[in-house]
Amino acid sequence: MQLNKDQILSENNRFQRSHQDYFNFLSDQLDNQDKDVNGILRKLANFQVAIPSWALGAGGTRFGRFGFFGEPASLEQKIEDVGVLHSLTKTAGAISLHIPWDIPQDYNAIKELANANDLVFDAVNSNTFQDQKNAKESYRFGSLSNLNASVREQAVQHNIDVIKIGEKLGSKSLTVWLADGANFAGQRNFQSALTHTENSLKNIYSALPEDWKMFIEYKPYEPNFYSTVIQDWGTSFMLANACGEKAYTLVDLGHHLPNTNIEQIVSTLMLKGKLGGFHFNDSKYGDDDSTVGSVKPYALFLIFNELVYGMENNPQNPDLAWMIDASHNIKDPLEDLLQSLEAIQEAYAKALLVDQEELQAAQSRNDVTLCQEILQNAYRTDVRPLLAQARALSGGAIDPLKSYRSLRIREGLIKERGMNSVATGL
Ligand code: RM4
Ligand code: MN
Ligand code: MN
Repeated sequence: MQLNKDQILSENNRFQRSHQDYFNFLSDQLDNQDKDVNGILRKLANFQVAIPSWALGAGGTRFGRFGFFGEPASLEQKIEDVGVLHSLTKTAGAISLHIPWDIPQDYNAIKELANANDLVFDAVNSNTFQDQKNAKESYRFGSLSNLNASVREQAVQHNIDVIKIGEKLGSKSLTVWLADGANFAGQRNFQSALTHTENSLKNIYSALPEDWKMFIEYKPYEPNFYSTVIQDWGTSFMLANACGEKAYTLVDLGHHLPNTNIEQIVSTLMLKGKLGGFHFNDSKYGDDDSTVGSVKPYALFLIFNELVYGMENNPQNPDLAWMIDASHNIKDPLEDLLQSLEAIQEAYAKALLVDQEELQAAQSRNDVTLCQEILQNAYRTDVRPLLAQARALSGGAIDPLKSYRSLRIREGLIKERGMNSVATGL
């Protein structure tokens, strides 16, 4: 299924008048505050977030999985789904593949299809948290950290194979997330686990093409519930430094213990030029896979405030790889992703409204009340008309979710794919 421009234009006609009223009102207000509305619109239009290939089907939990009708049953169909998201929002211009869940069969055809949907291939993700069919070794007791050298070699080789797949698609980065750790106290020697992991990562790093980056994720628990080898940003940072300049830390919002100050982590990493990628989701407890911005929108705004500060003030930090990492169990995955994309853009737009100079001046006077006011004034601005305007200017939908429903996209997908199609992934 591919949406055409006319479908979106005729949808937009329905919303045009009221959108224009809201937009004019907001843009006058922002003009009066000396904000560069066109500059903000340009930044919003340029902000592209990758969609992971495993987020397009319904996710599961260890208690079960409720499939969602019309799920994409092949990589081709997943690309088409991301194409739909991108046509509506113009902010989802990339797909991130998980190997081996989504190994392309015909590379040229896959690249052509992505191209026809105006998509590029973002980071490729390796998987050493599940045993693969016919694999010689098992990851039951770890992969890159395993005590057994031949398990480590298999895991390293898998990552190198993933890089090769990514090269054929035009990806420029590898994301490594390790499930390695221990379920029970005393199960593993922490130091040997970390040492093996560092050496294995260095082996992967040495196979990285010149113009590639390697992103190292961290996560405090799950699937191991006593310890995780790369448990926090500090461990990831240390490993990235040990590997070299093409290795970076990746922050996944769901990979923190409750109340962790993620904005401060972001800020520290950007200052050190070591924040490479970012996975969006939201959570109440842990890696909950909730829709971005649905539980802690103010925290998301504070994080974006640091990201914007870093993007403007830290040339030592490269452009970031943005991705949504969520896979929900009960919602229509495409609707969930539309809501997430909206929340990301909303937090970004609000952060762009923060007057950094005024904030700095208030900070230097230790005017704590004003510092808070500056942030909260930006946060309390309803920026949704800016998002809609940026989308409409790029040929996207004024109201993606409403149009998704009125164009009966899910119904169309069910017609094409049937009620019982199953997506690979979680
Ligand atoms: C992990 C991590 C990785 C993702 C897998 C599916 O918790 O967030 O980024 O590849 O889940
Ligand atoms: Mn992640
Ligand atoms: Mn995760």
